[in-house]
Amino acid sequence: MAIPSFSMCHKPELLKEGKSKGQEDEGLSYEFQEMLDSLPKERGWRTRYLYLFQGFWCQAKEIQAIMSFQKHFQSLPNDVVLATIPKSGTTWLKALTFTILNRHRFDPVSSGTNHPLLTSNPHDLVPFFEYKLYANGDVPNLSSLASPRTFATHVPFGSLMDSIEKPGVKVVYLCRNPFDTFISSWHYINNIKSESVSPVLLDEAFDLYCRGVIGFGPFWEHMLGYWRESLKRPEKVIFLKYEDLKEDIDTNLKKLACFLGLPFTEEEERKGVVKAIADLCSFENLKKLEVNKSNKSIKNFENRFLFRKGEVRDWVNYLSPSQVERLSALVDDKLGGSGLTFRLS
Ligand code: PAP
Repeated sequence: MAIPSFSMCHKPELLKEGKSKGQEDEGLSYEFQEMLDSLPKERGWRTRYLYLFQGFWCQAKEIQAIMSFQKHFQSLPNDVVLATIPKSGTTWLKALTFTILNRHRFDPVSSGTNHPLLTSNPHDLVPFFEYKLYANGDVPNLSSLASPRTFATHVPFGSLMDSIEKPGVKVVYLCRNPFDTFISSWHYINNIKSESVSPVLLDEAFDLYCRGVIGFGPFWEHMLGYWRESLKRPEKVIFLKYEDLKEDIDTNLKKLACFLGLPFTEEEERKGVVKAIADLCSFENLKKLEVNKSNKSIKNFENRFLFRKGEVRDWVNYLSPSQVERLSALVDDKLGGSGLTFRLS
């Protein structure tokens, strides 16, 4: 069975469903709502509000799930956690990591039409803590998952670290330049929003983004949290960049496989395993699959919106010179001196 399956144990009292105050708050208890009301809030991109929780911005339902995750998740020594801020290439990273880790069960060279990626969206193969496993405050039973268990999250490092401290747990962080991440987020939000919600205008979204108000943002803090940890403990956290993967997927696949403790053998390289993984997980291949054209996965949103252009520098088609200037200055200010840089031309 390729798709990870798990059962639900129970739902803690504070996170139990109660009568809701509105659509966004559906399924939230009064106690939880009271806690939410004590948090700073800003206008949300897709929901009415984003709340400042543990130093980052997120939606009510995400907070509910993160609290359940932080309280109940027990890591195991071989666990792998894929971390990203939304729209940095999460879907791609899930596909690549799943295929690397499971290549002896599902040979990317010879499994033909049987490879799970051909019939399942990557989000169904590597579940998110906050959108799937602990969504709605649930507590899943993860004991039946095959090792190495592979999970994903958008939670910043500071809110994840206590849960993954066990030796042997590895974190893969994928970062994308903030310009493309912003444009990708803006498109996605407007594609998945319900018809009753008015579209978020680009200028308005851009201003929120530059003020740090985006799901799991500020983006610079998200990136820096994982960046610093990857410098401090490179055996625990690997820091990858979307643009590097686009430029040289083979080298990055080998780097990722080594980090995961499953380097490609010479024979595998000779057989073309690295290339087969790159091709199987490529944007062009995934986008054209029926499962990614017509099905739904994360939070019941349509998979097709996860595959838009998959390009570097699409932002040049959207941002005005003054917006480029503002975001460039912000990136210099926030990331300057950290060693984390992006090539923008
Ligand atoms: P998520 O955070 O909601 O999971 P995520 O997968 O991180 O989304 O981001 C989607 C972006 O990755 C899209 O970028 P775009 O809007 O600039 O086009 C999407 O096209 C891109 N993407 C998805 N799959 C791949 C892939 N296999 N290779 C390269 N880029 C991809």
